[in-house]
Amino acid sequence: MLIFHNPVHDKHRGRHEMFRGKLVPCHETPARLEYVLDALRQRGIGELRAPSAPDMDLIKRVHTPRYVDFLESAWREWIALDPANAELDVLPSIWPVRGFRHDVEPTNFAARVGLFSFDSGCPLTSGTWEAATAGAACAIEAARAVSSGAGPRTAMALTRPPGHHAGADFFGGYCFLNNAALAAQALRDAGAARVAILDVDYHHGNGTQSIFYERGDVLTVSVHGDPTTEYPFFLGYADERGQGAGQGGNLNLPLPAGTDFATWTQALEQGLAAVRAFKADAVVVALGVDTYEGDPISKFKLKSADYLHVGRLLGELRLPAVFTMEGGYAVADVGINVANVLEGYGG
Ligand code: SP5
Ligand code: ZN
Repeated sequence: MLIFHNPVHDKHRGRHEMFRGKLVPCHETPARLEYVLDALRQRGIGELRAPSAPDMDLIKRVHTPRYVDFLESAWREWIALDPANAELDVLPSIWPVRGFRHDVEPTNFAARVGLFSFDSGCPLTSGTWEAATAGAACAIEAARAVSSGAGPRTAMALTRPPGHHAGADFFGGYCFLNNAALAAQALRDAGAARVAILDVDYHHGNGTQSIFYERGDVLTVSVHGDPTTEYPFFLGYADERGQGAGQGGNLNLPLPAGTDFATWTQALEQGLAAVRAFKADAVVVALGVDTYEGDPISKFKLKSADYLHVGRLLGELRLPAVFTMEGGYAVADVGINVANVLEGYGG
């Protein structure tokens, strides 16, 4: 298994997220990825690779060009407002909800931050662009690596910030560029006619779902905390089945907070059955380990040993596969949990 590791992930280093009227330290920290790297190295799992330059054309096909341009220039604009801003994160504070216009792009910076985001828990920092684009490069190269007939069948984009909450033109949920969606598009471009994305993060992969909602060539499946009580709340319900050419091409498997591994596994099996029925040529696994019992912001009950079994079940698909790194905030246990999935998966 090739592991494309983002060498500049730590340039994205948010200070605070908004929670109940206060700015609290970010859950999504650089240490998360270092624990994964350590665990993979210690256990001799995978071969590490560094990515080369990101394919900006591909990124601008999955995301809108105006959103990508905004992300690229956002930090410069922020410090141009006031040099003292260099010590602060950008956090959105105003959003164009129902009835407001989305077609005009105000010149005001705060307005544009709101136009291109959906929550106040996702700080944009000095190195966000560099880290997110290098992560996107990891995802794209992982997809290309498993697409060459002679190459490996499995690769991982070991990166942060994560991606699955980012839509075509918005950031949020700690995510800026949708690495799983980029990997899926890269697999399509490299010749896979049908690609499935299986998202096992605790939170619904709203960005991924919305990007492919009207497409028939990419199946999106997500097993997650029931959005009536769990973030991101406004998407991820079972009745969302896709639209137009994508009708039937989205499957949401929401589970109540408190769900244990036995029940979670049944939902995963349903998701795997959908991937098989779709006759996918390749799969992208959006791997979040915030389903862990020790996760500070999530409420499922998976134990570290359960992730070996998760890996085995995923491996039974026997498809070319790309893993992307999504959530998981019990920082010191993220490494063992991710390593367990990959060990269980094999290949
Ligand atoms: C990729 C991913 O897993 N994103 C998750 C984003 C969740 N954002 C909302 C988190 C709110 C948690 N606040 C709890 C703070 C208590 N210290
Ligand atoms: Zn999550």
